[in-house]
Amino acid sequence: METKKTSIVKSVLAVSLAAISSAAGAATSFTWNTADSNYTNTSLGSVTVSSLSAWANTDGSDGTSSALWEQQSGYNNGLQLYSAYDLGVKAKTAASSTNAANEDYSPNHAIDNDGAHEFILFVFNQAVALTEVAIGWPDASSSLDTDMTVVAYTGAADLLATMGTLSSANMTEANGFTDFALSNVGRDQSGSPAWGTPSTFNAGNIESKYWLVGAYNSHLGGSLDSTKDYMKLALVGGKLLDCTDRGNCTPPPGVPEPTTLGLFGLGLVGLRYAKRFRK
Ligand SMILES: [Ca+2]
Ligand SMILES: [Ca+2]
Ligand SMILES: [Ca+2]
Repeated sequence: METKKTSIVKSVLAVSLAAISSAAGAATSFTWNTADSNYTNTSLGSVTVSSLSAWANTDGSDGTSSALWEQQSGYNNGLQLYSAYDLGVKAKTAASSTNAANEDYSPNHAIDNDGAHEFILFVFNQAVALTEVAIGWPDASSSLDTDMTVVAYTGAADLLATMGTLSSANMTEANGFTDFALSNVGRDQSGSPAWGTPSTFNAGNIESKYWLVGAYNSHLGGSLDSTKDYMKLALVGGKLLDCTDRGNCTPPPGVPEPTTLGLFGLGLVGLRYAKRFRK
């Protein structure tokens, strides 16, 4: 098992093409996409992507729950940016530093779960609640069903540094992992919603700096089928939460007026939030 901290695809990636200032008291929304060929979209708000890396379980037991995750990087494997500016992953073989032969060709050149499961790990500069993803490929004419898994990691470890010691079996709720199984991303077999409509998830507003976005992984949960899951990622979107979203604004309803000391404390809290949301 090797750990490759040196091959983070981009050390600093700016986030967001559009930030939407929502009504007072609600969260600030952002989207990040690959519309620029170098990923350096205009930064908006205070959210940035600290690193973006490609992962697959290629240790010889591809696709099993005990296969360790390994960062995919270097010549001709790892994160791929295709001409339509959407992200794919080419997984290497277990025994070689070069990509598996079928990963050079469609549809395995995309993010997929045919052989190794593949994920892209987003590390944000602060905790965000991801709430939507969209893909740029395949298009509406495809017979692929494009199921996806998105995972939030809320544990204490630096996931970028520890991911290579983990398997799918380790990524349990008890270990800080929450997974979302998304069916038919980008298109609905019935034609509704229209192709390209982002798929939404995380109504419970789970926040994390670490988000894995990739092909459906049945070992992490859900009951979708694990075939025909190939995709090029075009967009992730989410929210910077505030106390309204978290349900912990002070004072809560029914609590008596704060004392002078309490007011002082609230002032400090206000200053902290003001600082956090300053643009
Ligand atoms: Ca692939
Ligand atoms: Ca594959
Ligand atoms: Ca599927």
